[in-house]
Amino acid sequence: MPSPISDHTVPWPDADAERFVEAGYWAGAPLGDLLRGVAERTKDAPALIDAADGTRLSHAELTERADAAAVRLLDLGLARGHRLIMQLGNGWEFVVLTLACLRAGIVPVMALTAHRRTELTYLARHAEATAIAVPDVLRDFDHQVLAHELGPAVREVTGEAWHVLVAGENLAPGSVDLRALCGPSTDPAADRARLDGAGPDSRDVAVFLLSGGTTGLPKLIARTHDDYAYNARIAVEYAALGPDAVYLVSLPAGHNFPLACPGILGTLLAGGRVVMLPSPEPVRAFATIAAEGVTHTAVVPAVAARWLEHAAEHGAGELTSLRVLQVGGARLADNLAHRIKPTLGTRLQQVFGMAEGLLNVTRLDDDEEVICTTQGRPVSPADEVRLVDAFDIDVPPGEPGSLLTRGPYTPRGYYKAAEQNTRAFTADGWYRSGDICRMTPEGNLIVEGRDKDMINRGGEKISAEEVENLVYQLPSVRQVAAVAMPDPVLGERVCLYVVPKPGATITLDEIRESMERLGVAKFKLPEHLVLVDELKSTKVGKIDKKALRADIADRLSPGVTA
Ligand code: OOB
Repeated sequence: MPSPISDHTVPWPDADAERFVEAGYWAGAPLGDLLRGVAERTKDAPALIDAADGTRLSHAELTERADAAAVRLLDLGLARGHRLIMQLGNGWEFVVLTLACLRAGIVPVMALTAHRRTELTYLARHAEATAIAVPDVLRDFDHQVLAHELGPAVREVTGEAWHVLVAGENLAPGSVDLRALCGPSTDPAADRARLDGAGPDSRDVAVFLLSGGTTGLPKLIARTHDDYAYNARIAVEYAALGPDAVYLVSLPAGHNFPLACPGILGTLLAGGRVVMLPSPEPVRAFATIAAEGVTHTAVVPAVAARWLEHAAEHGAGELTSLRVLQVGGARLADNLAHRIKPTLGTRLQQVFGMAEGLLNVTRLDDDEEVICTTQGRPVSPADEVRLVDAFDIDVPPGEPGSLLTRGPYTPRGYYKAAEQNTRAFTADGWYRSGDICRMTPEGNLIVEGRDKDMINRGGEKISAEEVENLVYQLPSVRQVAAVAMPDPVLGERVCLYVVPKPGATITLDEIRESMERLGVAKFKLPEHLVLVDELKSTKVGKIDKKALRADIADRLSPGVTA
C-alpha cells in the first residue's frame, strides 16, 4: 500500500491556515469542484483545443470527460490518494487526465517527457506511484517500453499493481488505452454521482511538482488544492485573463508556469480556452496564434529570443490577437525585454516564479521601464519576502540579498525530505529560494544571480550535484564539478571540470554516453569539458565553483579558444 501523503508533508501552521481562509485566499473547495462550477456556467464555450490533432472540447465536454476518466481510473483500481506519474506531451490527453486526477483525488506527479529511466524510477519509487501515463513514442523514444520496465522496481516499494496508461496508436499488451480512458462519457450523471462527495478535501495535495533541484535527486513539491487554486486565480487577475481569453501552452505542460501561472488551470477557471501545442518553435507557434486567436501565452527567455528573431525576419502579423506575452523561468535580458513590444506588438509580463510557490509578476500597467528591467513583485498581499545575507540578517534596502519567502501558496517543506528541509527552509518556515535579488524602492525584484548550485539551461533547471553524482560513476573520474557556462542562446549550459584518475583520460563523448546509458534527461548532459589537474577548494573545503564559473566565462570570451 502506498503510504498516506500526509505522513510526509509539512502543513502550514494552523494559525496561518486560518488566516488564509479568513482572507479568502483559500477557497475551501477542491480544484475539481471549482472547475466543474465554471463549466456549469460556461457550458458550450470552447475549453480545450489540441493544435496537433485537431481535438476541440467545450467546457461541458471537458468536465464530462474528466469525470468519466476519473471513474475509469477508479475502476482500474486506483484510489483517492494514489499517485500517478504524468509524463505526457502537450496534447489534449494531458488536460483531461490532469482534471480527472484532481476530481478523483489521485495526485499527478508532473514529470517531463525528457525524463528517462533514472529520473522516472526515482520519482515513481519516491512518490510510491501506482500508475504512469506516457506517449507511445515521442521524438523517437519508446516511452511505453520504458514505462513497463519500471514496474518491478516500483512494485517493490508499493506492493501494488503498476498501471501503464498509453496515449498512442500502438498499444503493447498490458497497456491501458489512455485515449479511450479519456474519451466521452457513456453516462455523465452516473459518473458524477459516483464522484460527488468522494473526492479530495481542499487541504489535500492536488499535484506534485518537481523542484528545480539543487540536491542529488529532484524533490517533490506537494501543492494543495487550496494553495494551487489560489496560485492560479491570482495569476489570472494579474494577466487580465477573462472568459474571452485563449491561452497557448507551448512550454512543457507539467511545469508550474504553463500549468497554473495562470496557465491551463487559471485559464479554465476563468472560463477561457486552452490551446495545446507540442513545442514553441516559432513557425508553428505563430501560425497557431493566428489560427486560434491566442490572447495570452508564456515562454522562457530563450524562446522569446527566437520569436523576436523570427518576427524581425518575417514580421509579427500573425500575432495581432496576442495581448500578453509572459516571459519567465530564467532572467530575461533587459535589451530583449525592450524589443518585445515594438517587435512583437504585445505587452510583456515578466514572471519570476518557482514551483515551490512564490510568484512575482510585473503588472500590465507598470511603467515600460519597470516591465523591462525588473522581474516584478509578489502577487499576494500575504506573500512575505526577505532579502538576507549569509547570516540570515536582512540586507539594507537596495542591496542584493538571498531571497527567503513564506506565504499562502508556498508550502513549508518538500515531500518526504526531512533532512533537506532543514537546509531549504528556515526553522520558522521561510523557503530559501537561492536567488540573489535586489529590491527597487517601489518593491520590484531584480534577479541578479543565485547562491544555489543549479544550472538554468533555457529555463530547465539542472542540479549540479545530480550531474556530478552521475559522472562519479565513471571509473576514470577522480573529481568532478558541474558549473554553468554562459551561452548566448540558452543563457547557460552545463560545463564539467574533471580531474581524471592518474594515468586515465576521458572525453566529453564518453561522459555523455555513460549518462545516456544510465538513462537521464538529455538536457542534463554536459556540453563542455575542461580537464584539470586539481580543483581548488574554498576555505570551508568545498570546490570553489565561483572560480570555475569565472574561468569558463573567461575561456569562452571572444578571441579565446577553450
Ligand atoms: C519557474 O519555476 P522553477 O521551479 O522551474 O524554477 C524556479 C527558479 C527560481 O528560483 C529562479 O532561480 C529561476 O527559476 N527563475 C528566474 C525567473 N523565473 C524563474 N530567474 C530570473 N528571472 C526570472 N523571471 O521557473 C517558474 C515558475 C512559475 C512561473 C514562472 C517560472
